[in-house]
Order: sequence, then C-alpha cells, then structure tokens
Amino acid sequence: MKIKRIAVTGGAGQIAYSLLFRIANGDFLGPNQPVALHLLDLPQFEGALKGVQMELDDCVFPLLKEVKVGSDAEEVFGGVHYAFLVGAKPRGPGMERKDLLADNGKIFVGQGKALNNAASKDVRVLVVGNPCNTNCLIAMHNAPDLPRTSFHAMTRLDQNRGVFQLAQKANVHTTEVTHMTIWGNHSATQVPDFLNAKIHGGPAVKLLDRKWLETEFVSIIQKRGAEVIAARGKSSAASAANAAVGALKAITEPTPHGQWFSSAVYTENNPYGIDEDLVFSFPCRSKGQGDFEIVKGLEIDSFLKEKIAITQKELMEERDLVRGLLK
Ligand code: NAX
Repeated sequence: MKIKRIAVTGGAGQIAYSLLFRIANGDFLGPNQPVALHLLDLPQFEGALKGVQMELDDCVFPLLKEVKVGSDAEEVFGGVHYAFLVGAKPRGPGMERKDLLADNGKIFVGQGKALNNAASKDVRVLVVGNPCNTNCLIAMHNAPDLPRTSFHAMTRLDQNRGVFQLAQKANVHTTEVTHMTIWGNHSATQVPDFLNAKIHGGPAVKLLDRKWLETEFVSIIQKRGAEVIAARGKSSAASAANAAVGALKAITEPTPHGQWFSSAVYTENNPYGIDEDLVFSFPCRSKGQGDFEIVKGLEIDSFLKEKIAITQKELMEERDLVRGLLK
C-alpha cells in the first residue's frame, strides 16, 4: 500500500506528544496503512523535535516508514495527504483576544500558503491550534488552489465531552450516546446541542431534565477546557489528541447510516442560514475520502437559536479582527 504522509505542526508540543504516537500506531488510518510523519515546529524547538523523532524511532512501529522534522513549513508540508495544524502561540499574560488572533493569524497565513504550494492537492486539514475556527478561515483563504471543503477546525473534543456528560447523567455507557452536535465556535460560546442528541437511540431530552440540560450541561461543556487547566495545571492534551484522531478519521471514513459528527467547516451555502465566510461547527456526514456534507433539517428551537446567534456573532467579530489576513 502507498504511504500516506501526515503533517503535524506544533510537533514538539504536548498535544503532538500524544497524537504522533496514536497516528504511528495505526489509530488514525488503520492497521494496514503505512504512514510517514512530517513534524513542524519553530526553529528554536528543532532540538526538541529531534528528541520526539528519536522516541518515535525507538517505538519501532510497524506502520511508521519515515519521520521528517523541520521548521520550514513548505519543506515539511511537501506531498502531505493530511495536516493536523496543532501548533499555535498560547495566550500570554495580559494578552487580549485580538492580540492572540493577530499573532496566530500570521502563523495560519504562512501555513495556508505553504499547504497550497507544497501539500498533495487532495490534502485534508484539521486546525486544532486556537482560536481554531478563525485560524482555519485564515488558512483556507491563503490556500486558493485547495478547496475550502478540505479545511476543518476541531470541535470533536467538545462533542466527546458532551457525550460523556450525557452518558454520566443518564447512567449509561458513552457508546449509548449518539448524534451529539456542537454548533459554532470552539470557545465558551459554543452550543452543545442536547435537543438532537440521542441516548439508546431516543431523544436525550426524554430521559434527562430539560432544566439541567439548559443550564448545567451547556455550562459544563463550555467551561470544560478551563476546568481541566485548573485541575491539571496544563490544558487538555491526550483528550485533544484523541479527538484530533477521531475528527480526521470521521472525515476520511464513511459515516455509519443515520449518524453524524461535529466539525467546524466553511459556511458557504450552509443549510442553517449562518453568515457566509465563517468556519462554524455543524453536524456533518462523510461519504468517505474527505467528501462530506452538512446534515440538513435538524430541529432548532428558540433556546438553541438564541445561543447559535451568540456564537455566530463572536465568529463574525473574530473575522472582523483578522480581515486584513483574508483574501
Ligand atoms: P503546546 O504549547 O504544548 O505546543 C504548541 C507547540 O506549537 C509548541 O511546541 C510551539 O513551539 C509550536 N508552535 C508555535 N508556533 C508555531 C508555528 N508557527 N509553527 C509550528 N509550530 C509552532 O500546546 P498544546 O497543548 O500542544 O496545544 C496546541 C494548541 O491546541 C493550542 O493553541 C491550544 O489552545 C489548542 N487546543 C485546541 C483544542 C480544540 O479542541 N480545538 C483543545 C486542546 C487545545 O487547547
């Protein structure tokens, strides 16, 4: 089988330290697909990248055929079929959201261009680095030769967090919770949709108290990332890596009949009337090989509608702040 080339940026960071080993173990593309890993980080972390490379070598993964490391995006993205854009600048002390957007925006201008020039034309891209929706919008705008549908921003971790909370509350296993949708931005305004979620194949709202769903459930999911930081002293890493694997796998493999998953995608021609030219999380269904559609016709009641308007407004404000980086 031909090797699939997979880029991971932020290769020396904590999410990558879990993600790379999952990919090399076959968790992303399966037990028969040989892979090459292309790791990108900043020049000052090339030494650390070499250390990660040594550890990957020492795992002697049967599927791992090659590891490339570097700090030149165009070189590292050469011929890649998948790109996990994880690397981003963390928010520093006293830094405002708009500063973070501007700083990280520049990274995603460069990486969008590099993907456009060097990646395989059928590359599928998952942006994890925050603010991931708007970073993704910037990357796609700067990759004019790649279809915008090739770009996704990750809300899979939020989806998984939603599944766990519903399962715990209903006292069932997580495998009994399906159709968990996240609408909008991967931020504290995100909308975890309990209305369309299912438990044992039936509506979650039939089993769980609506008041709890509207208040505690929504708030737990919106604040879960901050809660992990408070407990661990560091942001989510292994669960983020697990979600990244699940997110690109969901796009690559056909979605089981009647199911869907959440992914933040380009809003052009979306069936929910969300403003165009945003990257917004929707329920999606894949036909395999990265060919996906937004699932139409989900019920949106007045509660969800109001929350969706808030997350849309936030994304429009983010877009205004990076307008100069969009083509
Ligand atoms: P770390 O700070 O551990 O690692 C980030 C790595 O990216 C560092 O090694 C850094 O040198 C590198 N980097 C910075 N600028 C780069 C550039 N221009 N090119 C290549 N590499 C660059 O962060 P980590 O915990 O791994 O998190 C990475 C990103 O994921 C953060 O932006 C974080 O906010 C985001 N997250 C997104 C989540 C999501 O659900 N979408 C959840 C988890 C996580 O918070």
